[in-house]
Amino acid sequence: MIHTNSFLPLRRFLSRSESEIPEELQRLIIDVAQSCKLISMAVNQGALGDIYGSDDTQNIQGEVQKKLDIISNQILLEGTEWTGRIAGIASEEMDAVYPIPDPYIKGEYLLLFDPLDGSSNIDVNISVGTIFSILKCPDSAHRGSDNSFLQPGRAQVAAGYVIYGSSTVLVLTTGVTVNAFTLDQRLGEFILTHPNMRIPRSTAEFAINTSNLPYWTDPIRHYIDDCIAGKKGPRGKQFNMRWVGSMVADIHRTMTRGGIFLYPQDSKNPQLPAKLRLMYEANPMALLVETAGGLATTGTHPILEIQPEKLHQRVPVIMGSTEEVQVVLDYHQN
Ligand code: P6P
Repeated sequence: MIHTNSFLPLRRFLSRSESEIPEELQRLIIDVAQSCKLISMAVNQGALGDIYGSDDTQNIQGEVQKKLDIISNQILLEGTEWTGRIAGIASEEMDAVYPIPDPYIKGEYLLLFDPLDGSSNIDVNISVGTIFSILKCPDSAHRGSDNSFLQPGRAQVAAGYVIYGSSTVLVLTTGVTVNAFTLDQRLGEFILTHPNMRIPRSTAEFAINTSNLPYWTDPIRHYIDDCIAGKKGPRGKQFNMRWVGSMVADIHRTMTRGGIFLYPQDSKNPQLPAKLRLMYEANPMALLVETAGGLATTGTHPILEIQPEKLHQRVPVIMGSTEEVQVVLDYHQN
C-alpha cells in the first residue's frame, strides 16, 4: 500500500480535522472504532461462530437479547471503561447507567450506544450496526449520574454509527461535517472513503414499516397514501419504498443516496406510542443527518431540541432529505 495523501486513516483524519477535535475526544472516538472492529469480526463469523440465537434474557426494552447484543455490549464496555476518558456509559442493553468501576479514572465524556442495532436481523444475515453518541459530562453533576446524561441531542460532541454490511463502514460527525471510513480488513484500519457526506435535498424514496398503517396518525397515513398514489396522485411523481428493519442500514442508504426514514408514533401499543430510543438512536442519527444537510423531526418537534426526561425514552422519528421531511411537516400542519 503506497501511503499517499488520499490514504487517510481515521487517526490521522481526526488529528488533521478542521474542527480542532480535542485530543481526549479524538482518542475516545478511536477507542469506540477499535471496539467496533472487534464487533465486526464477531458479526462476520456468522453461523461459523457460536453467535446466533438468543440469550434467555430480556433488556429494559422488553426485547429478547441476542447473544451478539450481549457480546457487542461487553466489547464496548471493555474497550472504553479503562481509558480515563469517560465518566459513565449508557446502553440500550443495560437498564441503568454503567458507572466507571474503580480503580479506573473517571473522565470528561459520557458514552451512549446501541451496541447492535437491528439485531433481529443477525440470524438472517441482514446488515446490522452500532450507534453511538458522545456528550460532555457536566462538571456540576455527580460524575456519570443518570441526570448528567439527560442532555438534548444538540449537546452531542460526537455521534456516529458503524454498519456491518457488505463492508464495515464508520460514519462519524463532530458537528462540522460528516465523514465515512471503510474498514480495510487487511490493515485493520478505518480509511476515509466518503469525505464530507451531503444528503440530497429531494428524494423519491421512503422507508417505513407499512404493516403499521392501521395505527398511524392521519398526517402520516395521508402522506404515505399520496406517495403511493405516484404520478397520478397529488405528489405528481413515482415513489420507491425500502424497509430493511435495521435503522443503521436504512439511515446509511438515506445518508448515501437521499431518502426519508419514518418510524412515526402509532397506536398499536398504547403503552409504547413510539419505538425508537431518543438518547442512543434518534439523537446520534439526527446529528449525522442534520450535519449532512438533512432534517430530523418527531413530526412536531426537532429531535435535537428535545429535553430528555428518561434515559430509555422513545420518540417518533422522521428524518432524511430536507425537502421531503418538510413535506411531512406540512402534512402535520395542514
Ligand atoms: P420493526 C431494530 O429493532 C429497530 O430498533 C431499528 O433498528 C429498526 O429501524 C426498527 O427497530 C424496526 O422495527 O417494527 O419494523 O421491526
